[in-house]
Amino acid sequence: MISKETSHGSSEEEYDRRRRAQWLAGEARADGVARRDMLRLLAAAGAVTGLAAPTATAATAAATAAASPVAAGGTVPADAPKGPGIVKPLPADRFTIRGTNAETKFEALAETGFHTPASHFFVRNHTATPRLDAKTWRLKIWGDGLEGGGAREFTLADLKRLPSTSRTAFVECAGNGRSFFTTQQGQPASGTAWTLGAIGNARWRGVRLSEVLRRAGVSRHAVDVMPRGLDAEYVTDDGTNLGRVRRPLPLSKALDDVLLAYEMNGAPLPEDHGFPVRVLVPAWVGIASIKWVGDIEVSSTPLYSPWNTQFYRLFGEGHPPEGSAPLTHQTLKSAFELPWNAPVPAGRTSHLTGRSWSAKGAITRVEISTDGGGTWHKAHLKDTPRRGSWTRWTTPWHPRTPGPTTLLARATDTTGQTQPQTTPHNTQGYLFDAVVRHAVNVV
Ligand SMILES: Nc1nc2c(c(=O)[nH]1)N[C@H]1C(S)=C(S)[C@@H](COP(=O)(O)O)O[C@H]1N2
Ligand SMILES: [Mo]
Repeated sequence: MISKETSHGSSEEEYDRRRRAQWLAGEARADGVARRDMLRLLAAAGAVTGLAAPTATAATAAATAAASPVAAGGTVPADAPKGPGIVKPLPADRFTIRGTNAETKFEALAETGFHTPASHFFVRNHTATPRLDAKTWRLKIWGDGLEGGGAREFTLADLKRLPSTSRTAFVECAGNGRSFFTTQQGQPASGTAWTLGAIGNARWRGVRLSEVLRRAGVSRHAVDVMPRGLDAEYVTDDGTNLGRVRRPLPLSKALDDVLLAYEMNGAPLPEDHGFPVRVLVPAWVGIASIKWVGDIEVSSTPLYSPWNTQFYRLFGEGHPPEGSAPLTHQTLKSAFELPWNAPVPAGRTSHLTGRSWSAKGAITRVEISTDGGGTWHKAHLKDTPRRGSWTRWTTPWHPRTPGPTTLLARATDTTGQTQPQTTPHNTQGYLFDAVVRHAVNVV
């Protein structure tokens, strides 16, 4: 393997070259927004905000909180285990602790609704949740992509005075499902061995990043923005200090649908999920949604960090040596709300439940197989499918013969994509989207 320095340096140059070429060709795109449209968006950022979804008032936020099952967190034993560096309790029936992270047990989502309460929402921390004071917290916007080059600071109160927008979106780790590269395909991948629980779907409220950038005086020369977290610097296992967690976003995406979120499910952002303010980049890899954001660089040249050069690209056979382009969208997945090897009674009808989600389109169909993939039938969808969110589903099952068997769920979305049988391997195990074979035990 080539050394980190070399791979990092050459991949940056390659990325830079490609971005410039795209840029000059007017082709730089993110989420389908071309540069000329981006400039139009930039000019109209104010108008865009004016057209935003109705501003959530304190009253509607409270009503949302009361009407949704997000408050149904249940009680947590005082001695519930805590993850290293995670503030909230992590009871063993809801979470699997993986290093500094906590994966949601999919079966525990059965007791939650469409929105994932903080009590059940997975946590992905590179280091530890920082304890920040909302009163002294500031967001600094700086860089040579601002008019006049001057930095601007915003307090939390400043952000809350701006028009607010609410939206439902999942946050999902790019490595969600990674362990199935090993267990289903015999192709190990580096990184946290998530099953399917590195996802949560919440109602986020905040101010559009476009609104804040416009007020900070973003110039027409800006191309990338890079939010950075206030958590500790990240030191890799081999002792390399990569600095604070940060990842560039193309300005076109930043001006499109990105929020600076200060509420989750109608309550202030919980500490583990980015209090007081996190970036929320709908449908993109979780790493884009920087928690505990402290500053955002606005740049007139493409920006780099280890999180868009050495991580969050596809490496390995079939990919360029410098990796694929930096990852953007999440993918298409399905999961049963059942533990692994769950006992299911024979000779009785059980109602199997689960969820499917897609970043690029709305779910159109979920098919279930209870015979290891021999035959398939459609599940009943319980939610109106939307891109970047999940759809709950249910299907009756009447197993007759006791013994181990395999359940499969396979989703299709409006882009016409269906979950495949296998996912092409990449060394860091990102974007697993194949049908997962869920072992159960008929008893
Ligand atoms: N500052 C900061 N932001 C971060 C991270 C982090 O460690 N530090 N982890 C990222 C990753 S990899 C993911 S998947 C999501 C997880 O969000 P959650 O912990 O709220 O579920 O946050 C992202 N934002
Ligand atoms: Mo992640």
